[in-house]
Amino acid sequence: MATLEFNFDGLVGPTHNYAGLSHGNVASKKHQHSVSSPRYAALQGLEKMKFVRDLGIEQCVLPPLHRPKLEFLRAIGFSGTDSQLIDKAFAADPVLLAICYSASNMWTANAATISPSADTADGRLHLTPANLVTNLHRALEATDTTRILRAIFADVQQFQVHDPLPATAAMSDEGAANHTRLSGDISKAGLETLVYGVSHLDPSKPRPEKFPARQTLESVTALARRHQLHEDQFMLLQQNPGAIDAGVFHNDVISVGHENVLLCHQWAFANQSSTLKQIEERFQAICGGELFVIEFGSDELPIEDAVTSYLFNSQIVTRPDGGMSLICPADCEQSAAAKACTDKIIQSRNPISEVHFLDLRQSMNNGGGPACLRLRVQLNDQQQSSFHQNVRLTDALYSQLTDWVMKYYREELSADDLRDPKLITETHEACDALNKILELPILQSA
Ligand code: SUG
Repeated sequence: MATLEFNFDGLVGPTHNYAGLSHGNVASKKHQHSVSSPRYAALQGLEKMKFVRDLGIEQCVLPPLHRPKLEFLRAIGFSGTDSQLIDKAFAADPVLLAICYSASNMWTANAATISPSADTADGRLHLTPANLVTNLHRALEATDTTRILRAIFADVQQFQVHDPLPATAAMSDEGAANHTRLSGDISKAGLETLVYGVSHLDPSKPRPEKFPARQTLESVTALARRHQLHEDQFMLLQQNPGAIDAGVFHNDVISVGHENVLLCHQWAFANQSSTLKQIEERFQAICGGELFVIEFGSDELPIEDAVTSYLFNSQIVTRPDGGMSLICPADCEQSAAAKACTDKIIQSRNPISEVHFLDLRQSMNNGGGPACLRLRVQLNDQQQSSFHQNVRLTDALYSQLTDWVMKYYREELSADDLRDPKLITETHEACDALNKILELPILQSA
């Protein structure tokens, strides 16, 4: 059996809501206080997983985290029963309540950075859960995500799940959303690009002015070091600071790479033309063969349209027949400019031979497209059977999870509904039922 790419998608949690928590994420701010539908969000996510699996690609699920995170409210000085905590937090600041209810771990591209065995000096697959320190609601994910990844990738002969980087601004890390692995044969050494927005320790370097850079040069340097990457086989690249100020809060909103294909907007990287040249040269030296780079200019796709259509947050997957499929958000079909770009991708010389448009409206309203919802894990033949197998999406698991969503998820959730103490019990019950399905005991609510 060859090395295969497994997509681990986040199962949208029962408290999915629109709280406008992410500064610099245009969609999150725009939909603040809209009424969400946790049920449709979870069903749309499951449909995408099934779609990918039906293309013949390995698909797994990562569970939602236990919410509300009442430990957080206790840690910042609130006390009392669960329902008193909720009342007190809301009275102090409704944003605090929204933070402890956030279902943001659904975007598993931010769960961790992963280097597969073929790239690491000790031959193990290295995972570093992201500390997500830039946003409070996201920073609350890191400890629990680490526990879940350790439970799933428990075989220490095969996997090393590191601690997240120190939770401090200098080490700000957003995971695979800023990491791309390019390769020829995926079982052989590849080229890993790690993208940062700012240097914390060197204030003289260019930086965004309006919105925060969520990943630092210091964090990507640390990731490459702890994953034991060979110095020729990774590149640290700066994201164009102007793009961050235009709402590109992660690099996967402006570029996407997969094996020997790289799609990007002209604003993706600082010093773009020399950067692309270096990537191509490095790829040639490590992987051999041609890297298919398709760059889109602002005249083809204005940066604002890149942000609203999320073209670069599409997933590229390799089908068992060796061809590639591009999975775009439905928004790309509705934007004339983005649709023209997908036509160009199909017509240009590269391995992508088909495009699919999927409705992910519920997640998109919070700034999460197809690629945000998945974490790519490339596993060799031994590793494919040595992780927790119950998270693999089979037809049976798909239908169990669909029934579970229909039973436990509300059709609608508003900001005010977060004050309803019944929501605590409902989410705990959902969590316990999911634990029985996935047999991951760490999910228990008690
Ligand atoms: O971190 N949105 C997420 C979206 C993450 C998208 N991920 C990738 N690009 N890989 C974020 O900004 C919004 C939550 C709210 O507003 O309620 C939010 O967290």
